[in-house]
Amino acid sequence: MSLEEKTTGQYDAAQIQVLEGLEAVRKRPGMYIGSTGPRGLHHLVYEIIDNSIDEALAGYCKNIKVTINQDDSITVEDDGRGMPVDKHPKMGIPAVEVIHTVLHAGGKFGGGGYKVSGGLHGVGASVVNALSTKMEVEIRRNGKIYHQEYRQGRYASPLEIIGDAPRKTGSKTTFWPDPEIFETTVFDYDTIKHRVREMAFLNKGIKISLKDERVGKKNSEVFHYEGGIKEMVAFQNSNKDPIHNDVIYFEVSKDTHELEVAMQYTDGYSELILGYANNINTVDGGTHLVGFKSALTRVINDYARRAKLLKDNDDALTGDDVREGLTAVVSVKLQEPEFEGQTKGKLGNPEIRGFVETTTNDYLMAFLEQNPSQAKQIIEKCVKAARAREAARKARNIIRNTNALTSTSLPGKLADCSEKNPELSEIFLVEGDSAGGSAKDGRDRKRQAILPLRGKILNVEKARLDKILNSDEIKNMITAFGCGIGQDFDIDKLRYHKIIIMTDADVDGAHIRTLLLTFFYRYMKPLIENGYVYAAQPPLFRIKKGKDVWYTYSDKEQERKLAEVEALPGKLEIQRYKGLGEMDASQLWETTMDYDHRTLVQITIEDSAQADEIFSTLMGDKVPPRKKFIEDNAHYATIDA
Ligand code: 28G
Repeated sequence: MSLEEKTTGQYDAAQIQVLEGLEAVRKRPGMYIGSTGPRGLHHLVYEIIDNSIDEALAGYCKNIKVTINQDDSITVEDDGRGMPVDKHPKMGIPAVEVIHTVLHAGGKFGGGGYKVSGGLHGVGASVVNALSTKMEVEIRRNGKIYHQEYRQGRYASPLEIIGDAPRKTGSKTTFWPDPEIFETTVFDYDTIKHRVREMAFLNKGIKISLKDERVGKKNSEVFHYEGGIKEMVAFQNSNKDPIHNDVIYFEVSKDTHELEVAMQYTDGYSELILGYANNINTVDGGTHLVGFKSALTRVINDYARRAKLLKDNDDALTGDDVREGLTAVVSVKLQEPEFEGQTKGKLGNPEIRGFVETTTNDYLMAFLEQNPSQAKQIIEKCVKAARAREAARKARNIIRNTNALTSTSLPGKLADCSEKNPELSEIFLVEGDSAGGSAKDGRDRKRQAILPLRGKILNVEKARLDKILNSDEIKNMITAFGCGIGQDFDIDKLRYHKIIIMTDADVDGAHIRTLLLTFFYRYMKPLIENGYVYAAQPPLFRIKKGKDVWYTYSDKEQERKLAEVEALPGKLEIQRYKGLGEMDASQLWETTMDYDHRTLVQITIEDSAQADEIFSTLMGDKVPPRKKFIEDNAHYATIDA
């Protein structure tokens, strides 16, 4: 039975606009979902889940089910009220059809089409629909089950009643991303899992289950946190050692603003403060974090003075001192968020700053006063951080002064390139003096600099800045790069726009690479954010048959190559490289350094929560989580090789 009437002129006019809108989405998908790569593809799933979350925040839905189906389509199902099916008064078509076929230009998508706010029902479904070969919705409402289908965002079948649904209500959507639009239409379980878990943390009480039905990948997990972001902080700290028992938590609503904060200090040295506005990770901070940080600095100083943990003639603790080792989540929900900046990752609403600052002041002070022994742990940690900061300042001055005073300030071990333009220059960080020697001989002297590193560099996850600045290998890197460290870091002074980590293709090599990445991530983050850091890919094998030579970079490639050359007459010699040191200068150049033949893997980091988790797991003190992480990710290691 069709519930539709398609005879009015009104409908035709509206429909023309609709088609133009959807054409725009298909023509410039990047404007709506960021990219047509894997990120954009996964964005489709988040858009649909967002609609279920909105129904949950409205108070009508408790359970959300996400399924990656065998054919890489996605099904999202919720137990909300079910999308409305009544006829839209102006367009004369069912509301659910409007939701899926009309581009909501004034809604979640602002002027440029970017998503600017969560919390608007159904918006985004039309974009996902436009970018899918097929979409199917099933609605339980009014005691009936309704069904409709679309193709590439267009109406394909009328809304029909296909059965009865006594008692139950809800919405279910399945979509098939269009391979004409996307570079790949294969979903990654872990990527979706990461976002789903984050959503479950940020919206306490909602149960989200995730299932992967694809052959060989079957997987199923449920995410449900009654404690919300309090549990998120505990989760982020599970590989670390907290210095006080409780995760400090408070939640306040005022007018249309909502604030939720969870925080706990660990004995580590890095800070992890995750900001969210309407469930969107504000990667560039904003007024909520400004308010939180200034309240934190103030409360800790006030309490420390009053408790005489900071003496009258001691300097005040700085923001960095009071954030050392802190893991915190600051989540705000507001009616009309303003997202600023190039990537819309910064919350702009000015009124939020004062709200967060006053609230944090009150609640944090109350916590410290009511929990004096935990307060003491926290303050003592901050005071220690202040002392270390002073020691680091002295060490940094020494490095800076030696640079300024001597013209030959570059490290003796560095074989610099003659090119002075950073955009054309690269530096290889090479494991070991012997490979370093070959690299120096084999390189392009004009554009390639070589800095050999002796053995394992210091694990910066376990040391404070003053100690880090005492390490020769690290001092050499700082002076060679030319852009300082930590707060002094200035990316404009960087002397090379490619920093290439060249380590052996074995476990030790991978360890050294991780140590270097940890150092860059914690103290020179813009290097990674700007895409200046790369890993070189040295070969694993050398095949010689008669006079011909081939290099292969993985076990799979080796197998393939061997089969390929089998028929050729001549003596077969196979060499397995145990390290870079076994290659002479010309081999190293040909296989790993030559611009035309090498493969470089660019190091990127998608989000700070995940990066922090990875680095604290790999570099922290706790062995069981590290072992589990390496086991869980062992398949990546083989893919990499
Ligand atoms: C299955 C995939 C993802 C959804 C709802 C429920 C309602 C709704 C969705 O309404 C239009 C605009 C404001 C009312 C709202 C149902 C009110 C009453 C809803 C979803 C109409 C959208 N009854 N559940 N949209 N509103 N789930 N899950 O998309 O005025 S979207």
